[in-house]
Formats: sequence, C-alpha cells, structure tokens
Amino acid sequence: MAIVFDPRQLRHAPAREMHNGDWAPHQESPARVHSILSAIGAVAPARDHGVATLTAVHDPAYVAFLRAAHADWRAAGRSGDAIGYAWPVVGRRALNLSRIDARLGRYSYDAGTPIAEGTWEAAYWSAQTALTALDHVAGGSTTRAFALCRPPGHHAGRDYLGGYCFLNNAAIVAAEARRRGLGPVAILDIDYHHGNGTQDIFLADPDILFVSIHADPATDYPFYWGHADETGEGEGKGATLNLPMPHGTDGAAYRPVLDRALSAVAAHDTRLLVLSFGADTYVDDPIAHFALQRADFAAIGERLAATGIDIVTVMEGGYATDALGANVATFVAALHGPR
Ligand code: SP5
Ligand code: ZN
Repeated sequence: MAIVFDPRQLRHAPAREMHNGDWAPHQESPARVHSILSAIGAVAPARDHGVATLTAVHDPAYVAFLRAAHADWRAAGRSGDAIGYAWPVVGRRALNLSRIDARLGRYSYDAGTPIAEGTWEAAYWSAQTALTALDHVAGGSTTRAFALCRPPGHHAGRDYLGGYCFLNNAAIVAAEARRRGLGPVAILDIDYHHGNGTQDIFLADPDILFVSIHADPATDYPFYWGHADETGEGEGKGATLNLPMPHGTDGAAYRPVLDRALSAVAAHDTRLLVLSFGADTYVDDPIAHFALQRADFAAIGERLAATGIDIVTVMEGGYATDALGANVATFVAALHGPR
C-alpha cells in the first residue's frame, strides 16, 4: 500500500487564473495537497529518475521552455505569474519566435494555467512522484501504488500545457512501464475532465490503450477533445475509447460505464493499468457537474481492485478542497484494500 509524495510539489502556487472573462483565484492550490495529506496517512518519498523519462513523452524544446519560462517572464520585466494571451490557431506555420509571449502561446492552449516561480520544480517532482509509484509496483512489493501528484498532468500534451497541467504524469508512467517491459499498458482516466493531453500523446499508438470517462466536451472543458467519435488515429485506431457523460451523472449511472471501460482494459490484456484519478466528479466540486458521493469513490475503488490488475494511480483534479482529503483517502483505502 504505497503512497508517494514529494513536498517540492507545493512550490507551484499561482495566484489566479482567467475564467469567464475575469480573474478568479487559482483552483489548483497547495491546500488541496494539505487536505489529502491530513486524511491519507503515511507517505513515501519520491526518487529522482532524471529528465530523460520526461522527454520520452514530451518535446525536449517544450521541456526547456517550461524550465525557463518564469525566469524569461521576469527577464521581460513582468511581475507575477507567466501566462499567454495569443495562440497560433490550427494550421498556422510553426514559427520559432523568441518573445516570451509568443512562446507561451506556442506551448499552451488555455489561459487557466499560469507558470509561477516554483512551477517547474513542482511539475518535475510531480512526475518523479508518479514514477516512484511505478517503482513500488514494478518491484513487486505491492500491486497498487498511489502517487499524490500536484500539479496534475492529464491535460498536458507532448508540447503543450493547459488545464492546470504541465507534465503528463500518467503518460510518463505509461511510457516508462512499456520501456521496462511491464506491458501491455492501459491508461484509464476518471477525472471529470477529458484527459486530452494523454489522448494526444498516445492517439496513434496501438500499444497503450487510453480509456476515459468524463463530462461531455460538448458542454465542458476542454471542448475540443474527448468526443465519442475520437477512437485513435493510424495504427492507434481503436486504442482510444471516450465515454462522455452528462451533467448530473451519479454513482448508479457511473457504474455500468466503468464496467464498459474495464471491459476494454481487459480486452487489451492489460498487465499494468495507469489510473488518472480526479475527485472532481464529486457532487460538491466547485468547477464540475457530476454527482458522485464519497461512498461512490469507495465502490469505484473496490471495482478497480476486483480486476486484479496492477494499478499505478496518479492524482489529477478535485477542487472541493475541504472534502478532498476524505474523498481521496476513501478511494485509496478501497482500491488498495487492507494490508
Ligand atoms: C486537472 C483538472 O481537473 N483540470 C481542470 C482544468 C479546468 N479548467 C477550466 C475550468 C475553469 C473553471 N474555473 C472556475 C473558477 C470559479 N470561480
Ligand atoms: Zn478535472
């Protein structure tokens, strides 16, 4: 029953995000982690696996951008957190511009994901936290491990940030698990929002199955990904499964869809499942519209445990901060079982 956490993840603390045409407090706050830590018990430290595990998934130029972005922002005379305001629309030429604002646009897709002074360090250790959870399962001492990751990762693509995400922890773990011969690997994403970054990274990849249950992107962020007709591209056709759900989805509606997702995972002969877990499916989440109760998180955890598949869970979203700790602890206890 390994739970991995690294305190350097707390260094990411942007002040605000752009939402509905105005500034709002940044939802993805360090307080989320404090809530989880106070409910979840003992944690193990993260090990450093180096930067090569990150560039196995992310464009090295993007990683270099991310590492320097806040310093570059300051060097341009700005205060506060770095954030873009102009984006290249689909089909524009890939220009190699140097101005920080152009590079922020080039490497992001929304205005809700500021880069603060400690963002690189936190995102780096978030990925290392996820990789360390993989080590625990790969080493055979446990079959399930939970990575208390922050910032989250599933909205980050090969060369872009967004949705509070910078490095795609789930994708990094999946790629590393494949490299170590632990496959077949599948990723199941049960955050409220579609994991567009993860989908993009493996869209043409037949080896790594991506399955996601999420709010219908016709009504919800990230809008441009996660529709049911997105099933993979090229050789990866059929290795992406999107299961969008309507507002108000409760535990009873969720259960058969989870069964369907797990059928796809079983049909892939999955030996290692990477679970992108968001608790923003909770009924009282301030930015989401599903209706799961705390008991539903226990039921989902038990259902996942019943598959018997090795599972590395990485924390994604969940913004009902006061309830978050108990929700996550309940889920992890059910998933990992008594030990
Ligand atoms: C990992 C994850 O769950 N990312 C979610 C990103 C959602 N960003 C767009 C929604 C912004 C909602 N802001 C609400 C402010 C309310 N005052
Ligand atoms: Zn989410």
